[in-house]
Amino acid sequence: MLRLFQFPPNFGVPNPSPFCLKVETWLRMAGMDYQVKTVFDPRKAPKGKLPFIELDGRVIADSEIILRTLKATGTDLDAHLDAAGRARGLCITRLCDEHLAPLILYFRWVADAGWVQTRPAFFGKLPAPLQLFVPRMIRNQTRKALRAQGLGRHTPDELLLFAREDLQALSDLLGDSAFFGGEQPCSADAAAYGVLANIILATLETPIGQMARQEFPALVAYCERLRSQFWA
Ligand SMILES: N[C@@H](CCC(=O)N[C@@H](CS)C(=O)NCC(=O)O)C(=O)O
Repeated sequence: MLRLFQFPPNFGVPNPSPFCLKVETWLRMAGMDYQVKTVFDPRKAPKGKLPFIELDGRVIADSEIILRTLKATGTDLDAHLDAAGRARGLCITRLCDEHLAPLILYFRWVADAGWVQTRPAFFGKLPAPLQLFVPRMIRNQTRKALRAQGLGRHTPDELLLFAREDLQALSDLLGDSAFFGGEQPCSADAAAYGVLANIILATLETPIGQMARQEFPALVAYCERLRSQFWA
């Protein structure tokens, strides 16, 4: 049995981590059996980040390496795509994982309006002495990581413009199709749902979420379609 190690649900979505939600959505799209193991502290993960899986005694970390490994076992959600379709899927996945996900992180952890919602949601149940320093420490680590990555050096308005461009690109690429994979989902749909559900369906209010809901009705409909098809 495949075991998926990930954060618990939060913000009204199955997982507040785009990467955990991506892997679990992929497993559901593929119809694979799995067991979820909740982890609260990512420092216990093999690479210090979630998700990771256990499969046939092997421990595999990182959403992309997990999906690549699962594909190698014979379940390929991208089998219906030609080379250009697979390349397009990879570009969509990289946009979601490497650009939109850090933008979500910024508006949750660094921007004050996000932090006043993130802090109680993630740390509200911590014992009182830990409340004093753990949330601030993790927020500072996140701020430093985003500065090192580069996006954390920009103003909120500049970041929001990046987000708008990303969402416009996703909306244009989706067009009238049900999925990024066309009539049936592909791996890029799992990556897209991981970030889009966290932007559009999450109860936490962020400027990206407000913008996405107002300006990108096709992406809102996409999230609702995937939620009812794979998460109802
Ligand atoms: N490249 C990794 C990224 C995973 C990742 O960034 N996970 C975040 C949650 S969204 C995490 O565990 N962060 C904890 C930390 O950095 O301390 C993947 O695709 O799985």
